[in-house]
Amino acid sequence: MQELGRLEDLPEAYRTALTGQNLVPLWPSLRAVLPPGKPTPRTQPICWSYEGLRPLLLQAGELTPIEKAERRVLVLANPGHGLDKMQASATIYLGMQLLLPGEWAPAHRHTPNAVRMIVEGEGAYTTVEGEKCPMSRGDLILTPTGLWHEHGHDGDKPVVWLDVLDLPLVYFMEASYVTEGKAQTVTAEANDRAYQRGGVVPAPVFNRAGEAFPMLRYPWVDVRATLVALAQSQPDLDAVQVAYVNPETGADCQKILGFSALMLRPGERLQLPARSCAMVFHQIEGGAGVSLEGHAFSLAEADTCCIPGYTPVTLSNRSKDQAAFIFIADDAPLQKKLGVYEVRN
Ligand code: 1HN
Repeated sequence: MQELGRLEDLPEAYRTALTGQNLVPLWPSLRAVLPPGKPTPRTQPICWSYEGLRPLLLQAGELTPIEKAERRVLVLANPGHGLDKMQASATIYLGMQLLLPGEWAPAHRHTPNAVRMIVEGEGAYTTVEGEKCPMSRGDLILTPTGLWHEHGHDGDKPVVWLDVLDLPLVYFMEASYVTEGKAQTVTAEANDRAYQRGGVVPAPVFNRAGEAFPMLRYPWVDVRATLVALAQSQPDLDAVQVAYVNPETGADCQKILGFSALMLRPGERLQLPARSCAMVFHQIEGGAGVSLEGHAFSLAEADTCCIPGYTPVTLSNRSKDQAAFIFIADDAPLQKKLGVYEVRN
């Protein structure tokens, strides 16, 4: 590839004249913005151990009352982007949130989309647009763009969950803002029971509202049972994986980030091809190895790691007799909509 002219090759006076008119020559930076063959990611492969962060999160509970935090979160920040940028990848934000018994995180709504993957504890709930969604370990709860949401806790032990948002992207677009609100009136229980059997959806004689987000809570008991059934009934499957989708349309459950759950059968080793999307792996149950060029992570329960796009990765179940279950988030839905999604075999 032809080497291009550098900034230093240009006369000082010329550079000053350009700067004076807010002009910049492209050629000194062209190779940086269009690197040959594959992007140069800022996103580093990083792992956050739950054992390491949990005591610090609980300490935040002592140091900062909920009223002074609104959301008591330790952000899982990727040093490749700079810790102050609060990015796990270019588009994905990750945070571990703590809610103590009796606490309440007030209602608001905002433009970024969020999901919560519950990590530990019982008795907490998120109310989304009046729908009360109880939290249990492994449950996925959506709080999509524009929907009111607040968190409460009627239990007696700390509750922790992983927040996954498309905040870095929405912030980059200068489209991120919040509206504060009053406590919501609970108008319904979580709607997941109405969608408990795939292929059957509520269809009253009256027109359905055509809700963009008909299902806000995906209980882990059901997702896990589906994975186990899939593994049993289709032993030849390359990957025992299910996607979290809108049960009415079959499309990804949110527009920007995609979510799935993967079961690694006992002793299984699964090679994933390089895909253009960045990925997050969060261990729901069991233990898995995550290896990619130059890095190897060993995930224990509740650990979380991220890897940049365009990277082949091998996942392996460390147990020979127990299944391992992993929650995966990626930005494939966004990349597909934009036409930049690739799989490289
Ligand atoms: C948010 O609304 C929550 O509602 C958690 O629990 C984390 C991080 C950035 C922006 C909004 C929540 C968030 C957030």
